[in-house]
Amino acid sequence: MTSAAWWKSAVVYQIYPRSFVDSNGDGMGDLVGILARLDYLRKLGVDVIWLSPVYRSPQADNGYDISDYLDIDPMFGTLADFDTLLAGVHERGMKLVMDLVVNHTSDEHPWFVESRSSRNHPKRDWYVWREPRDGREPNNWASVFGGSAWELDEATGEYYLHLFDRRQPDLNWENPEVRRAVHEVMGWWLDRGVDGFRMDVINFISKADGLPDAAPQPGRTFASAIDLFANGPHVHDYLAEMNCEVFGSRDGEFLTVGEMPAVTPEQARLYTDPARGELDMVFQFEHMSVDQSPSDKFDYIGLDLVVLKRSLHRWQAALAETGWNSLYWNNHDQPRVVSRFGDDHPDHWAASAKALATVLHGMRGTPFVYQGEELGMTNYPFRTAEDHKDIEAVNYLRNVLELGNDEAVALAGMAEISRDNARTPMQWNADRNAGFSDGDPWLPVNPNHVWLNAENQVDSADSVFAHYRALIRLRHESAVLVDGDFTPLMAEDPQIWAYTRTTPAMRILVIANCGRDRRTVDVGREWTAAELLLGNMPDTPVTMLSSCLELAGWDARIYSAHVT
Ligand code: TEU
Repeated sequence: MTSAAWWKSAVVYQIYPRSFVDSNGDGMGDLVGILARLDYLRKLGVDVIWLSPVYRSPQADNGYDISDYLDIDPMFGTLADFDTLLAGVHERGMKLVMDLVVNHTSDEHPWFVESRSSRNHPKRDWYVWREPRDGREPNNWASVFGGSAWELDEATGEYYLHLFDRRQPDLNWENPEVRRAVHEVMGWWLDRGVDGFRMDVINFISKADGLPDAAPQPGRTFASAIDLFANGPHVHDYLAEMNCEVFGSRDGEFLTVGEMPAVTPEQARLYTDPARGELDMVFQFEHMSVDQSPSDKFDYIGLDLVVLKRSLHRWQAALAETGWNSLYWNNHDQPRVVSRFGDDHPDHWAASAKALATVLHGMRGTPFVYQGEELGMTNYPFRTAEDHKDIEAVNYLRNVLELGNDEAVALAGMAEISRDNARTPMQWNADRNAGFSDGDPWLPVNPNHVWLNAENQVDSADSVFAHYRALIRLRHESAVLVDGDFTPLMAEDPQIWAYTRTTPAMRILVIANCGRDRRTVDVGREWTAAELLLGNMPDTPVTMLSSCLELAGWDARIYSAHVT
């Protein structure tokens, strides 16, 4: 059985291995590289490391296309390297969570190779095969990465479903053998000593019965079908079964987090209700879409802070009584938050990175930090089509050109939103390649590494790194940050982000000015004499002298007071 909710006071750090540290000069990060930097993570103070996929993979989608779940890809190292890394993580009192990508496999996974070999193969039904309809695709579903979600297998005359790239065929979770095989994979890694799983698009594993057409979209051959494959009819059963089969007879402190595009707060409450025994927490996406047009994620529409606040506050309220939130600004699929919701002009970059960290880490939930976020790493200055390596961006641009749409507009949106913004190499120092690699990095290093790097920050008391470290320490030390009720303040203010956290004994005020202009704010007399727990400006008095606060641009503060 998974034990009490230890992860409520934990902070998780995500490593994208190919971009973290390269120990052998091939331009790709690897496991030996990660091992060499574990003390950096211990200094930051995180409790758990989540590793993006390191399994054997043809790397069509940077490892989210797995061809062997029980081995390490040679580009990252060996199973022996993995064991050494895991031991190093445990020795330092941290835990390690694997990325579990089981909505789909690679088309080179032996399961799929067998499945496609003939219509009668016993593994045919491990994937989603359908006859052509009127000589075409079985339905009108669009792939998340553009184009049809179906690929014709010429040899057997049927189509297979791929919600992502054609090299990522979807497993058929309706087949109990598939579910058992996944449980075995999980057990194999848990036996090896890992501490849990981040589960890739795990709310996509149950598709609507009969795979009906999606509502047609004007001007498009294939339509978004997310309502027909997200949160499908059997997903809760499959997750409860997985939890029971995999964790039911194991003792230990595990973490499970399900990545769930298009999950609603109401569904998330079901997924994370401890009484239902499914998942500990989910990654929701609502706050990641506020600056994108609903029909085209690369159509960047800018940020309205009120909309962003409203979204995250809604999730705080929805999971207040039952369930648990994850908290994140960044991961390997998102642009850098300081460029996206902050201000990456050199005069405001550090303060805005700290302010955004403050408002996120003050909330109720488990915070996730993505590599480089703790340094305030920024978006990359992408310009040309050739700058983009990510399969999603490459496919998107191809579709734009096929439709005869404007390339310059597409490139501008891609620069803002592209997943490669998150994937440029970790900036360790000011050297060539930022200390990431002695070879040619697989993706270019951001030129700002000459001043924005770990070496400049780890021992500096007022760095972005130091601020993240302080927030992580607060999460460990402050019961009210973990358990306190959440109440928004000034919800309609377009520039101030403020809320309180309260328990019967203590109360906390989190307030941030999310803009360059100074603001004066009256927070109410009940806060005078409150103590400053953490701020991001040099001269903020440690005791609140007046409830009328003068906030500089990107000024962020956390105050605490006893409940009287
Ligand atoms: O992502 C799921 C997903 O739907 C999006 O977040 C995706 O990144 C894309 O931007 C949608 O526009 C997960 C992984 O995190 C991602 O890296 C993989 O590419 C994807 O699943 C397929 O495994």
